[in-house]
Amino acid sequence: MMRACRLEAVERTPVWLMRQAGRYLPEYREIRGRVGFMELCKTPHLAAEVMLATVARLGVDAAIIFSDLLPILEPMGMDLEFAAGEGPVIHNPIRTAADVQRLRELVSLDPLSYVFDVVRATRAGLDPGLPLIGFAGAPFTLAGYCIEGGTSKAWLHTKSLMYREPAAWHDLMDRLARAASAYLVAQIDAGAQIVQLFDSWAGCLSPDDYRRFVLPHSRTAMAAAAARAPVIHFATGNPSLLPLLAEAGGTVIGIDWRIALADAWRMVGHDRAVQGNLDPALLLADRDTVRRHTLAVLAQAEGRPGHIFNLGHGVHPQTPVENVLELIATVKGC
Ligand code: 1CP
Repeated sequence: MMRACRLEAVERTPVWLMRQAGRYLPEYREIRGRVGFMELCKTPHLAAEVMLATVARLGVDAAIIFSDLLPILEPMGMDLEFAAGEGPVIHNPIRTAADVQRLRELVSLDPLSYVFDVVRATRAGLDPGLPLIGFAGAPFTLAGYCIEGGTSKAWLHTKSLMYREPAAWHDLMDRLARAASAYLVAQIDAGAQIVQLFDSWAGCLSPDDYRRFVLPHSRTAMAAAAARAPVIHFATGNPSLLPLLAEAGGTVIGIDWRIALADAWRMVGHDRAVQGNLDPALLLADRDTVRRHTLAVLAQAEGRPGHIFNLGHGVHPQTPVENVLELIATVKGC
């Protein structure tokens, strides 16, 4: 995995999956029956155990810490809750320029010390040969949750603030970018070998708006970490943003399934590693279909160094575990 990040030759393509530890796993659902999601994130030995058990069961080539994009917002003053069945809810969303002012600067990372304890506990239990991935939400995706108060399809409150109040928008994005930057560096300090910046919802933007309203802030979020460790820069939904994602930064660029991997890699440039890009919905098909499409993604990479196999987005909760195992066995068999 580390060599693939650096575009060096590898014996076989490394593989891990976004959301590899989650609701599709019966063991995870069993733990969640007893412990709330935030409580799990805040209990380092349990959070580490969830990921270590997953890595052992799947045989993947990397672990990602068990946490979420949104806990960073709590010490910044956002009233966050993971409501059962609803996903994240923020009870005091930011809607105006004045609201932006009440988002507190993340002056100290102490309130997030449980996350760094999760990094340490996971690293301590992980095979020394496997990298541990730390992560943060990208400024746009974090801003989207802060402004909408939860998930959204069209992100209209978010775009409305961006277009109507550009100065407040850039102020908000700058606060989030600096917080994400410090958070990623602290995860590296605690023992993460790689970090990933998730811009899960940036694909709702046009390239011009991405360049103007987002790119400089994503660059700020990644720059300090990139001096220390490989950074995976991931977004979904809009392949025409790929050259801009690469321009913003990232040792590795995450690719979703809406574009063929070969075309995406050409757009990003072959001097950059890529991660992706099987449609996670394919894991709802039969095993033979999973195998064929996994091989098709590998064929798109043409054996070039610098490909990390992953899904184009996270594993869906409805996914049969045996299909995940089939995918991993197929990549490892090549
Ligand atoms: O009910 C539950 O148990 C909670 C489900 C769950 C889980 C397992 C959430 C709520 N977060 C997570 C863990 C998580 N989230 C990880 C840990 C590693 C793993 O599962 O293997 C990671 C890396 C994330 C990152 C994350 N959280 C992203 C980026 C990846 C992506 O899918 O785009 C996003 C967008 C979130 C927000 C979030 N947290 C949880 C949910 C259901 C969501 C998505 C809400 C939405 O659709 O906007």
